[in-house]
Amino acid sequence: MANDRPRVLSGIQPTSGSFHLGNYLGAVRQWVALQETHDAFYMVVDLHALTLPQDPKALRDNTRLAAAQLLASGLDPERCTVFVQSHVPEHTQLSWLMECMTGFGEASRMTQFKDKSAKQGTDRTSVGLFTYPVLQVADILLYQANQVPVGEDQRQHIELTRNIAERFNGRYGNTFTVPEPYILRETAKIYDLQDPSAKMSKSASSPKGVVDLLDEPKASAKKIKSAVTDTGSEIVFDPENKPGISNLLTIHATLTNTGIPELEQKYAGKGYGALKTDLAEIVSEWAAPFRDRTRDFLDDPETLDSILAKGAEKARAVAAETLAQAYDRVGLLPSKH
Ligand code: ATP
Ligand code: LTN
Repeated sequence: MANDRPRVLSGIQPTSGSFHLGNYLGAVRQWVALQETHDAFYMVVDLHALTLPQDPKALRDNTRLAAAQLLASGLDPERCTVFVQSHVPEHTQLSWLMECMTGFGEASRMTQFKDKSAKQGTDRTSVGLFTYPVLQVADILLYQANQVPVGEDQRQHIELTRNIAERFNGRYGNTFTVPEPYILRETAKIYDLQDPSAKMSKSASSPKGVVDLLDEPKASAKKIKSAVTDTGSEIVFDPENKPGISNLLTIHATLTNTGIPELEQKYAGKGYGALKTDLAEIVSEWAAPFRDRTRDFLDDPETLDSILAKGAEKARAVAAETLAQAYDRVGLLPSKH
């Protein structure tokens, strides 16, 4: 049955302990919904995390923690495939073919690479950070994904994936599904609470504007109450002139499944404080059971590891078939051993 469904694939990096609201609202929330309608593959992209220096123990712990948070968010291993990228060796194998299909200039134009390498300086930037988007291309094409649910910051990488898939198909015959980005307009970019011109990010320079889902309720309430707001006092959705308030409205609307106009009405004549107080409570109430569920999964590493092992097995079956076909298409001699 699952095979009749269109396929989706996405990934999240185990680069810091907790997911933040941007990860959840921009991506993971859609992953949970799509498992009902799609043949869904979701992975913790530990190989991508290695593009920046990682402490080995922290990486291992954060990989389990990311998987636990995905399950706590509502991914159900009976309905979708949850796995760890490095458990499926086909990702790095296909990545080499993809590297050989990617122009040096084309890779040099990736804005995330430019931003991250500019921050670190070229001597501290690894070749892995440069080829990071190409590994992502392999991740997506291996599963013949029709759609890729991500936040706006990933759009350029999906565009690269489409270009390379078309190039490969043009040169070697139809091999890969050309994927579409799946980016919801409303939550495509959640902003930093202290700097509503920047995206909420795991690698933000200060944690003050980033609401981590595993934060203590008091800590996240404090972050929300001290969010930077705009001049004036009216609560209206106007991202251009009122980016701070509009961001809070987006978060409120999505977590409570309420329309923005309805919220504008509710807060008409009330001050920013009322919105912040309510939102602090909404986030804390949402996060409490999420934290408990995450803890339960972490307290039972055997079950968690067995879910990931089954996920890897299902993922490998698909990945191995695509890789074999791609190896054959480019003319690699089949191994007889
Ligand atoms: P970094 O900013 O350090 O690169 P990140 O916070 O973007 O990390 P990722 O693991 O790279 O975390 O992202 C996981 C998913 O969350 C991606 O699909 C990404 O587009 C989405 N995402 C991340 N931040 C936001 C945000 N502020 N708003 C909407 N979606 C987001
Ligand atoms: N680059 C993405 C993570 C990622 C991904 C993928 C997303 C790696 N492989 C495949 C979608 C599909 C990020 O930084 N969020």
